[in-house]
Amino acid sequence: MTDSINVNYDTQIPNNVGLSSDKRVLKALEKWHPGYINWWNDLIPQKFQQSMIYLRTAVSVDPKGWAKFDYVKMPEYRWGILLAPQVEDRRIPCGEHYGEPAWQEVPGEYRSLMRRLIVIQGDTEPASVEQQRYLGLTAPSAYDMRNLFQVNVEEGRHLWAMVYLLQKYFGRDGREEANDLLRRSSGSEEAPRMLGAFNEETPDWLSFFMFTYFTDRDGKMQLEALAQSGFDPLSRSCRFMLTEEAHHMFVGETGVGRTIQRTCEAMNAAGITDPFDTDKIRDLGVIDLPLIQKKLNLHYTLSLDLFGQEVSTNAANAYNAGIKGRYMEHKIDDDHQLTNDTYKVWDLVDGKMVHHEVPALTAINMRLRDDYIGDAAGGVGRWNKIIKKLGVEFEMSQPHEAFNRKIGVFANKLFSPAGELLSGAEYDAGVPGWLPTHEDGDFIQSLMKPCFGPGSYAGWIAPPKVGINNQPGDFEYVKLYEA
Ligand code: BYC
Ligand code: FE
Ligand code: FE
Repeated sequence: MTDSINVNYDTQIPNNVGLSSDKRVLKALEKWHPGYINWWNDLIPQKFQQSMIYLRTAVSVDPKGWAKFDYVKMPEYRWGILLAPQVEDRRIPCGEHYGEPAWQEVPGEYRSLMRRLIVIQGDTEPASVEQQRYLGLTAPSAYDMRNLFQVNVEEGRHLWAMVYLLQKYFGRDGREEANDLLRRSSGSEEAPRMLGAFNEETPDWLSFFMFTYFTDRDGKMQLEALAQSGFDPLSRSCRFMLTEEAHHMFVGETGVGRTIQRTCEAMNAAGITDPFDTDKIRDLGVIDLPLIQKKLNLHYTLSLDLFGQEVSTNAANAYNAGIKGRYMEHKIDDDHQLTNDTYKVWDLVDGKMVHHEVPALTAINMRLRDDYIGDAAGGVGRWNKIIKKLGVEFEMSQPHEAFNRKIGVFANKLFSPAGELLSGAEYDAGVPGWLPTHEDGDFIQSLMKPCFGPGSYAGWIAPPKVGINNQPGDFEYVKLYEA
C-alpha cells in the first residue's frame, strides 16, 4: 500500500490510501458512489446544488496546509478517503493487549464489536446532513450559508471515511452495512438513524449553531476515543476527521456568540436592561437570552444522551479489547488496563442523586461524558464574556446532567436544570421556562428570513469578526444559481 501525505486525484475517488492499486476496494467504492450521489442530490435543494460555493477541499493530510479554498458546485465536491499519516511502531494504547503492535487488520474475535462502532459512527454523519437539509433556504447570510454547506460536505466525507473501512476490512457484511447507511434516514418511521439525537429536528439556525457546538462536540469526543483504537486504520481515519471537526464547533460557537451579541446590542440601543422583558426584546427582532438558554438546554441534554449508559459492559468490552480508548489516553498516567481502578458515577437511590464508585472499566462512557462536560464549558464561558462586555446582566449555564434525559440513570425522571427532583406538577409548571415551547419555535421561525447579499446579515445575528480564509466582509461566499 502506498500511503502518502498528499491526496491522489487520479481515481474518481481522491485518496491517500493507494486506492488505484487496490482494485477490489476501488470497485466496491465505485459501486457505492452513485447511491451516495443520489442521496446527496435528493437531499439538498437544487438551487444550491447548482450554485458556486466557496469551499475548502482537503489536498493533503499534513496539518500545515491541508486545505485549499475555491468555488465548487457541491455535487462536484471531491469526497475522498483520507487517513492521517501512519505512526511508526504504534502500539495498542489500552486494555488487555496494551503495548502490543497496533493491528493493521481486524482481529477476528473483535470483528462484530468493531463493525458496530464503525457503523454507529458512520450513521451519525449523513444523519446530520439530513437534519440540516433545508437550512440553506433561510440562511442569515451568504457567509453562514457557506459554513453550513462546508459542514455538510465534510459530514458527507466522514460517511465516506467509515464506508471505506467497512468495504476494505469487513467483506460482504461491510458492503451491506455501507448500503444500509444510505437506507436509514433521520426521523424516518421505518428506518430511523441509530442514535436519538440524530432523529430530532434542526428546525432553525439557532438550533444549527447549538447542534454544531454541542452535538459535533460529542462527535469530537467519540472520534478522540476511536482515534485511540488499536485498529490502526480506524485510528488514522478518525485523526484526520478531527482536523475537520474543529471548524464545525467553531461555526457553532461563533454562531451562538454572534446571536447573543446582536441581542445585547439591540437591548442596549432600545434601553432595555431586563433580559426577561422578553416581549419587548422580541419586538426588536432579536432572540431573547432566556430563549437562547432554553435552546442550549435542549441541545446539550440531547448530546449528553449520546454517551450511552453511565455503567456499560459494551464500553468496558470495547476498552478492554483495545478498540476504543479514553479521551487523551496517552496522557493519562495509569496502567491503561484499569484492573483495580474505580470511577465515580451518578446513581439514583430512593430518589436521591448519589455519586458512587464503580470499577473504572465499566464507567468508560461516564468518564468520556465528564470530559465532554468540561470541554463544552469553554464556549459557554466565552458567551458569558460577550454578555458581560455589553453590560447585560445574564449568565448562560450548562444545566445539571440529570435534566431532560432519555438515556442512563436519569432517563425519564423529572429533574429541574438545577438538579432537583420534582413532582409531575412542579415539572409541568417549570418546563416552559427550561425548554423551547411551540410559541418560542414559532417566534424563531418568524425571524428565519433569507439574507443572501454579499456583506448583509439578518437582523438577529451580528456579522463575524473575520472572514473565511481571511476574506473581506463583503466577500461573495456563494454565487447563487438563478434559474
Ligand atoms: N440512542 O451500554 P450502552 C458524531 C443503546 S456524534 C439510542 O451505554 P454503549 C457527529 C446502545 O446502543 C458521535 N440508543 O451502549 C456529530 C445499547 O444497545 P444494545 C457518534 C442508545 O455501546 C454531529 C444500549 O443502549 N459516534 O460523530 O456503551 C454531526 C445500552 O447502552 C443510545 C459514536 O457514538 C442513544 N443515545 O454506548 C455529525 C461512537 N445510547 O447494544 C456527526 C460509536 C445507548 O444493548 N458509538 N444506546 O442493543 C459508541 O461508542 C457507543 O455505541 C455509544 C453507546 C457511546 C453510542
Ligand atoms: Fe462528522
Ligand atoms: Fe462534525
